[in-house]
Amino acid sequence: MINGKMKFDVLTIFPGFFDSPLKQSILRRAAEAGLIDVSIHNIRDYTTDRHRTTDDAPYGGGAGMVMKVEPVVRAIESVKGQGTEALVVLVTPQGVPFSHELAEELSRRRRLVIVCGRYEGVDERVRAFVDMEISIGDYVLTGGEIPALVIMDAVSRLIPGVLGAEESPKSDSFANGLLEYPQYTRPEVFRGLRVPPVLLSGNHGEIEKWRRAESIKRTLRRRPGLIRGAKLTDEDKKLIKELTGSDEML
Ligand code: ABV
Repeated sequence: MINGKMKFDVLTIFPGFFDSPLKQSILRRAAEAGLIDVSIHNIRDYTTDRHRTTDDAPYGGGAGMVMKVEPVVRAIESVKGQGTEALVVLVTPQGVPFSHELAEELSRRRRLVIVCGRYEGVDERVRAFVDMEISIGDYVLTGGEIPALVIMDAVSRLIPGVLGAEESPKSDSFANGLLEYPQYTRPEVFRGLRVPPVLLSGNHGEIEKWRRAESIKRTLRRRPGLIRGAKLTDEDKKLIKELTGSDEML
């Protein structure tokens, strides 16, 4: 596989957070295959004071603690200097919304440095040393460690070779801008709940049509806002007109 490999460097005050998740399943296999390489760096190692202080009270007063600028910037500069050119990302609720599209853009990079802030915030001056800020959603977590894992997971699975041919990301929810169609596996009947007969028919044309229609119906019901950004065929548009009785969504 050419052009696959991705290096992730994570800067955190909780390095142990990453021990178990990165040892599981597809991410571990991707690392073993040399398709991704993850290094975790402890921001505390970049402090210079006797107490290895990473946070302090906010200027101007108020509750909580703020992550200090010197250790974070020293960590960023040290890690950047250790390898190839990197995009430096700060995870924060104030960042641009993470999306499948952004994951695809990031997957085309060779190296990402991900800075995990804490929930009270980081000194504003850190922002002068990062290339972009990303939020994984409108809720507040205790720190940027889980968002860093989310980003690494979503990006890694888009790197050629990380998923098997059977798990191709081409047909993902969101790859085409629509929600996924309903999936079934054996048995054919579970507690009276049947698998839709078309899926047992062996008629691959009909199966494709059914799945596309189910994707559209599910998206219209659950996430109507996605329809406008989806890649739709003329046949899709005809179905949406039938289902909604209008073409205002097209
Ligand atoms: C980063 N919450 S991203 C750091 N939704 C702390 C909290 C937090 C993030 C997000």
